[in-house]
Amino acid sequence: MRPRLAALFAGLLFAAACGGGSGDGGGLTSGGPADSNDDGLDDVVVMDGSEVQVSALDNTFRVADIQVKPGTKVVWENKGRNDHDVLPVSGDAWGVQPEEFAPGGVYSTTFDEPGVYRYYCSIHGTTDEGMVGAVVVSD
Ligand SMILES: [Cu+2]
Repeated sequence: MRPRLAALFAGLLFAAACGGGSGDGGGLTSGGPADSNDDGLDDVVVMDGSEVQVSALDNTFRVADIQVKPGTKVVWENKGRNDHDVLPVSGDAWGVQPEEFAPGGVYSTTFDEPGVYRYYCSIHGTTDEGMVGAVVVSD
């Protein structure tokens, strides 16, 4: 009994820590400990070049989580058969509405400032699950 309770308690602590970590959504890099994944992102793919591509499929972004250098132009192309959109989780400084992002549609924006830019498709996801992605801008 005792070991099970201890494990349960540890699990609760872990869950609480995770929930707190993903809640800030502030965009810019937080000053937290330098653990590589304190932003909660998995499988971030480093992409080289001044212009990189992300595909909007039905119903995922591929590659969902990317890392680029400041000044990189990110180009989203709707390669699915449905309308999608690209909406930032924080603010509205960039993004595209479904009317301009039907199948075959292309949207691009350039990220100059380092930070973590989370986004989602409001048709097939919410701000933190479903059709979501992130652009990590880092030197
Ligand atoms: Cu979508």
